[in-house]
Amino acid sequence: MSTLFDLTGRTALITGSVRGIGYALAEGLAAAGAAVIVNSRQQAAVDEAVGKLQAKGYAARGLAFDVSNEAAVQAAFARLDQDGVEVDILINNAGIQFRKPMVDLALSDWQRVLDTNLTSAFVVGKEAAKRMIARGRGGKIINIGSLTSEAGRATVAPYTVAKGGIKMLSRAMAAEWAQFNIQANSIGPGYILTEMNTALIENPDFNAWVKASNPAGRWGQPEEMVGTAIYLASAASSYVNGQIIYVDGGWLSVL
Ligand code: GCO
Repeated sequence: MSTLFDLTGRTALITGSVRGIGYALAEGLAAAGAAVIVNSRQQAAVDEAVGKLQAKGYAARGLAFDVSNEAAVQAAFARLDQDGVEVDILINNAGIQFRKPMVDLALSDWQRVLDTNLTSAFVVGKEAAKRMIARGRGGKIINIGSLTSEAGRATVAPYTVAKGGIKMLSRAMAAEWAQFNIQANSIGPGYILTEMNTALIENPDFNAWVKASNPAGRWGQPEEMVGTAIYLASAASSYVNGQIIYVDGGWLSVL
């Protein structure tokens, strides 16, 4: 049996992993052998998600912190250092959505989305990479993008800009950290059935547009992101760096 996709002995931190794509990735990497660290701002939500994973026999622990607060991120990694926990795989998944036309958008709302969806990936990535480099064992960083890493949609400008930045942040990380055997890549989910998209799913016109706009003719499931994440988190992608893989039902590949 090939060990190419085996994550046994690795520890993975997935930010924003108490629900949706983040939780599916935490469960999927745990099933592939990783010990996973579940994160959200809310301790109660973290505890509940950790409990679900542990009930399935997976190695899981929680770490509640706000990815958009550098001091909180630094304190979280200091706690992992104290506990002797070494992050081999980081998935920067945490993100928010805020839908409003730019002419009506407050700078504070713009900044909040960029802080949470993009700057956090730099801050958390930096803390993880410093330790990966010091350990000399390499590492894996997976930044979660979006269809909006490639194309804009009206009323989601800050999210689009952040996700475009996520794609390029992976390339910047590759440029600086490939020499340390760190691979940094992005995953670009299509329209996925998650809580963040509830308003869109329940809108008949938007729902029909999504189904008509991708050749699969349907929304994706959070679990359909797992295979690509395991690939990018494993030895199977040891010479893949700075790439983005769209898991979108073929959306971006067809006219
Ligand atoms: C939106 C959605 C999208 C999806 C996803 C698409 O308002 O258009 O929230 O941003 O969440 O990012 O790839």
